[in-house]
Amino acid sequence: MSSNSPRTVAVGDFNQDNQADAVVANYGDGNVIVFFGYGDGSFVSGASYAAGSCLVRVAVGDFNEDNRLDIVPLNYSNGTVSVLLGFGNGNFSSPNNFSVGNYPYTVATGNFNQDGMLDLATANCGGDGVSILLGYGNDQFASQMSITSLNGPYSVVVADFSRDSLLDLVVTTLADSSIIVLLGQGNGSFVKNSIVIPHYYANAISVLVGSGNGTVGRLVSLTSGYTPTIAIVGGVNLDNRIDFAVANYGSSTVGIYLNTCA
Ligand SMILES: [Ca+2]
Ligand SMILES: [Ca+2]
Ligand SMILES: [Ca+2]
Ligand SMILES: [Ca+2]
Repeated sequence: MSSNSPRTVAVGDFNQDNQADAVVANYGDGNVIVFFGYGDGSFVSGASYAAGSCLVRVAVGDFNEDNRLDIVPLNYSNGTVSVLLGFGNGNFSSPNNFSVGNYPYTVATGNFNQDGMLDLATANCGGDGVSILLGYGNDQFASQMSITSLNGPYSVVVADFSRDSLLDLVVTTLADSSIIVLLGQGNGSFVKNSIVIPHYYANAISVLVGSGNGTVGRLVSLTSGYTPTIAIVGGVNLDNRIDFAVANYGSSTVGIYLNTCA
């Protein structure tokens, strides 16, 4: 697959043939290109869609509840997310843009206010905030709500880390290289729970065991890494609790965070 300055890729079945497809966001061209999968590992390029400028991430979800996947590229330079509605045949609508904070670098999806409709969260590394856009279940979102006093948030991931059935966020920051848990309140708001662990200039692997309720975890084997950038959520140790891993851009390491919530 070829495209110009691709920054990110997301997958989904965009033409509803039960084969996984890919969408690539191109930083240089400010467009997204869909590649249709044959199911054997090969892809054919579909149409490209102009979606803004300096696209750094793209999210996938069904935002207008028509059972067709939509795509949401993130425009780094002009501080917006673009929503392109999928038609279910591999084609997409022209973009609808919604403002978020300055220099958004990561976008994640989830239903944060328990209304059954998909919402968006962006980490805005040019400022101090995470933007929450609550979806209306069509192609529209409410104006952004900001979670502030985060020092250059760079990446955000969504999962229920505190096991209360309410989605939480984990944010990594660029300016002070820390990892912050934001506990979801179930109404679209979040409470800044704790700075889990600051990462400074070191070169090792981090392992942190959660304390049991989404608060500060117990550190069992430190280390740290410099500039944690992307958090990956998953059950690393197979105990049905959500752990997360962080790739430390500056030190080329990966941190694994184990959740021991009861
Ligand atoms: Ca497909
Ligand atoms: Ca849709
Ligand atoms: Ca929602
Ligand atoms: Ca939770």
